[in-house]
Amino acid sequence: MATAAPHHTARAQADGQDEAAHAAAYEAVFDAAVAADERIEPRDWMPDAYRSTLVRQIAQHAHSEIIGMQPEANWITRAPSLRRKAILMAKVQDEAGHGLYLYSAAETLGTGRDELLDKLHTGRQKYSSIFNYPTLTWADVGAIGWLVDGAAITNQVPLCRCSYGPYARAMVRICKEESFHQRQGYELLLALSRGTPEQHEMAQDAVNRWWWPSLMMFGPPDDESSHSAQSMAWKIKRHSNDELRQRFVDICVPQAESLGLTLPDPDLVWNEERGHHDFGAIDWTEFREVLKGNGPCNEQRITQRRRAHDEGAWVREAAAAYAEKQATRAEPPAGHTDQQSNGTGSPQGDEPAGTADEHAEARA
Ligand code: BYC
Repeated sequence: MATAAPHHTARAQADGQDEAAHAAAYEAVFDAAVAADERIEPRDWMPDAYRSTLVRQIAQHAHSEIIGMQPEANWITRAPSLRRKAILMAKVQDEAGHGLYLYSAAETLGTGRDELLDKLHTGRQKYSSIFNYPTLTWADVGAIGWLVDGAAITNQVPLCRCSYGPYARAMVRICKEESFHQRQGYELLLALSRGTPEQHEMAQDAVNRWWWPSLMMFGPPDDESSHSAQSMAWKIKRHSNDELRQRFVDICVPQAESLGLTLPDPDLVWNEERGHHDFGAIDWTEFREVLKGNGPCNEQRITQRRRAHDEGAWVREAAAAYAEKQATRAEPPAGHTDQQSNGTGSPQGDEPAGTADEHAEARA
């Protein structure tokens, strides 16, 4: 947890100095806290660029969670058994929950959910490239769980140690749930791989299509990653894109063997000297095209997201009206103090309209 005390002590010491000295003192305290692996909390001073970097990354992450519901939800109605359907529904619901935690983490930095969603809907903020690929067969649900969630875990476990407290804490819970997601995907693929020749082929085809896009999830190569150096200095990111990509490849190779499936890369080979697997060249042109909006499903995903938002407007309005009604009911009669009304000094039911609005958005 945070060790905010040194911030506050130094903050007090900084009082009384002129503005430039204040800024320098605050910055020094912030730098020392990061260097000491302390958590930065919402009320602590932080550089504007640290705040905006976090909002950018957390928003992109939150958007990925809710857009990520689409390719999998595509298979809920066609899951091959009640058990598989129940598992898939639980997983898709988890993704909505992850979006909620992350939008809340972004809100602690002073950026509201409406603003973030507007940026997503107007293409001013990104979501993960991976969700612009189609889910063509049932085996894709397994490949997403094994590879996409596996890549997400590899990327996100280090984020549990991110220097910004609310993001790090959200990641702890998300990673636990992602772990379940990854296992369900692995188990689903294993069942297909050990099934009929057609089922095995379907599993192999899904892995062939999802392998390379999964490697792209880690972002551009280190020498093209514009944010990595600063984000690592601030301990938002703990490892570079290429380090995590390599870790993921090394994890997947033995798992693919156990699954009886082949990773679609003829250059994938163990390198004794490096102690890692070498792997083939990633098609970064494809990655850049997907980021530009030219992936197979970019248009479909954002259109569906905007539609869900518009169709959910009545839910948000109803929730806001309900919250307002509750707040009015809880208002104390004239002449009464807050303390008289509920004994706590805080009127019951006084939930800000925005909060109800957010719940409605998540359901939408
Ligand atoms: N897709 O300087 P870089 C999940 C952008 S999975 C799209 O390396 P950074 C889930 C990047 O934003 C996925 N854009 O950036 C799983 C930047 O553009 P801007 C969500 C990408 O931030 C299953 C530019 O390229 N996970 O949650 O240092 C079911 C330069 O990149 C991608 C997260 O978001 C990409 N793959 O590092 C449901 C994890 N890669 O912003 C859901 C948190 C890069 O300057 N995020 N870009 O316009 C991170 O760890 C980091 O943001 C990244 C990129 C490693 C992704």
